[in-house]
Amino acid sequence: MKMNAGKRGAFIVFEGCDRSGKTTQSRLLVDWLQSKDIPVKHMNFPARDSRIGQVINSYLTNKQELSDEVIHLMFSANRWEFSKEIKNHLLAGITLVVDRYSYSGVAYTVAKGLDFDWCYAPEKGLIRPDAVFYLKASTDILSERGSYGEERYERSEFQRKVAAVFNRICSQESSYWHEIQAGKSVDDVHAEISKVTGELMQHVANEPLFELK
Ligand code: Z5A
Ligand code: MG
Repeated sequence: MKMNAGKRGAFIVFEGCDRSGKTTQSRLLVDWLQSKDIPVKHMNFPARDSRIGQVINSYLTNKQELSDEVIHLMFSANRWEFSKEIKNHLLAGITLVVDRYSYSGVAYTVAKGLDFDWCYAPEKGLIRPDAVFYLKASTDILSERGSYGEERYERSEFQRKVAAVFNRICSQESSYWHEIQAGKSVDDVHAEISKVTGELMQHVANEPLFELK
């Protein structure tokens, strides 16, 4: 990874429901940034390899039961585990492209019926993304992308509730959230995202880092 002395990297996050294309699009964006010679690193949450990530993985794969509150705080703690690394990378001039972040944390637990403000509280103080690409498509379109898997949360009714929370956050955080119609082709979605990213890269390098408030 190259360094970009004196200029910070951009913090770009992908959010959206199951199968909305976050992993596909975040990897394409990393390739696109690399093709422009921009130092970049891909990350994803949950980061299942850390100690906390392993607990999250055993919960998601139905090997372990935890209360809604405990697993919520685990997801948040998993981001805090990497918060210093995120900050250091950005300050070293490395752009981060991150597959899911705090907003997934809020959306999935609020969809279970917990209070929005309670869910958001442990995210405060984490680095705020410069841009969030919200990949939005109807649950019907997304369920056509393959049958739901074995993990928790992969059911249409629950996904609709998750989408409602993402929609709410998208309208509240409209200054840096970009709603992308995820039902379009992979290439069309990528073209839209790379255009916005190109504009973002023009100005973000000299801006300070922001925190979630
Ligand atoms: N979770 C949480 O509760 N709290 C938290 O704080 C966090 C997460 C961070 C695991 O997440 C679970 O953790 C997740 C939320 C919860 N639970 N659920 N549901 P994950 O990130 O490990 O897993 P995933 O993201 O469930 O979803 P996914 O299946 O990986 O979806 P995706 O990354 O958005 O989609 P994709 O893999 O890029 O594409 C899915 C398929 O669609 C694939 O076959 C593609 O080839 C296809 N695809 C992609 N784009 C298109 C287009 N444009 N057209 C047609 N087909 C497409
Ligand atoms: Mg994924």
